[in-house]
Amino acid sequence: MISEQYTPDEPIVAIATALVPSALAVVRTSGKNSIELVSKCFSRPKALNDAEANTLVYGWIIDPKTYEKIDEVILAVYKAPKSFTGENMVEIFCHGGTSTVLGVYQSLLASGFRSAQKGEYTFRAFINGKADLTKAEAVREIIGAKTDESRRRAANRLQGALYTEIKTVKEELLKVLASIEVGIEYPEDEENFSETFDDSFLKNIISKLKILHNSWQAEKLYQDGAEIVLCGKTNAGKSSLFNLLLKEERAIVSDIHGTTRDFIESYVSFDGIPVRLFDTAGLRETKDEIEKVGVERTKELISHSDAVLYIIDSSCGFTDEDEEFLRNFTDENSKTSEIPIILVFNKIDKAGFLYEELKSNKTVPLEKLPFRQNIKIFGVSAKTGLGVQELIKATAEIIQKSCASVKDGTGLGSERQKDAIEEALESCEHALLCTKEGFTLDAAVHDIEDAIASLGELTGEITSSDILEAVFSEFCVGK
Ligand SMILES: Nc1nc2c(ncn2[C@@H]2O[C@H](COP(=O)(O)OP(=O)(O)OP(=O)(O)O)[C@@H](O)[C@H]2O)c(=O)[nH]1
Ligand SMILES: [Mg+2]
Repeated sequence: MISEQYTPDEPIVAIATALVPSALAVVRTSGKNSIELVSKCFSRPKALNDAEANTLVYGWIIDPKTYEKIDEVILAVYKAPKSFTGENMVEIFCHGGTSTVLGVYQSLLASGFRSAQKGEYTFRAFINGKADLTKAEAVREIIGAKTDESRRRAANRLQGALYTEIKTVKEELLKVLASIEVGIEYPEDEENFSETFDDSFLKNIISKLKILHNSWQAEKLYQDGAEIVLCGKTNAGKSSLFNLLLKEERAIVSDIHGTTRDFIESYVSFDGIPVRLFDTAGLRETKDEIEKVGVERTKELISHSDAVLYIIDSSCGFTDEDEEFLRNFTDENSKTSEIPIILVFNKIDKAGFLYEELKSNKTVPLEKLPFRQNIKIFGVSAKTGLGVQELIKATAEIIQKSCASVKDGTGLGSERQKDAIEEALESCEHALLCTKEGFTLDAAVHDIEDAIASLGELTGEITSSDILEAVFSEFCVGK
């Protein structure tokens, strides 16, 4: 249970930065008596104990058992309630060598701190009223953000945009509740209630909840990202395009067919969407056993991808092998038939005429192909970069599909939040039904109260230990 695991006020310590050799590192403490405890292993205990809130103190961390000087440090002193956790806190800025950081950490443990659990600092911020659950989850999100756009969305939630939106909906629900309760107080009017009750307010709330609910699909994409596979015949230029998109010479490029034998992957941003991009072994019939495995792996990757960029060497044109592969791929009985595919004619620097043709006729399927979808066609040059930005933009649009993207930071930040909105939405829709003839007003009141409770769970005003456990166990130690 979370309440047993996280004991507020108890002095805790964690290494807040990655344990890798670096210029500086941060070791973080929190708890009622954290300042006194740090002073037990600090060269200037009086200076620390007398320090004002929000000040820095210079000195050395000293092993409290051996009195060995561990490192020259700066301490940042925070006093309750004006700190991240709402408790007294000391953050130690030390040098970032692994042995140094561990030495500082061990000295603090020996002085009376215990190791912090995952997410324990943010949990304390939550229970001390410094952050609601949407902000707490945004902290985790901002740490994991893979692109600038993912980070921007998380930062908006951290600033409270989503919390404010939920609070507004809750206040509106309270007004609806009051107007229904008036009907209950004057039972003689109850029969006419369905005619006199203005349901536009409730309908407006329902549409706001629907927008919130729909926002999750897009937000999830910005958090988890999409998988995109570069595939096509050997020598088409897959690895060249992969390197260009990554802006580094990651994959080996050569004019020998079958250069890439196993897939390589890396993260890139496609218009702000984090994309796990795969460069794969070229598709061809081969007797080479290793290459065969590579081709099978390509097919396996394609089967669970979000989109496929099928690369064609436009100097060779669209060949029978390309046709056969795409025929299998787009066959409605195959499990890949729903995966969006984009035909990318590469090497247009060598075959510019084709690019011009394609430009004027971009979304029309080639007559040769039995396409079950209106496949987009692009011309690029992995050598010069021509057409690549256009390709990125179009691919981002395709993987976003019909995701309703909310730009102002009021999109939902987690599956848990989506579930809570779903419950609130169901309750509101039922309440709307109850205000019509044939239902008692008590039932409508009950539904609205349920909806308010669901929104309370979302922000954390009403929480079970299970919810808290689920939220905070996904954090890293030190946050
Ligand atoms: N002119 C020109 N040459 C290109 C372009 N893209 C790739 N090439 C060349 O085409 C050859 C094959 O490129 P790769 O990127 O290795 O092709 P691949 O599809 O990864 O090939 P495999 O790994 O064998 O499947 C290399 O000599 C590249 O320099 C392009 O846009 N224009
Ligand atoms: Mg290759």
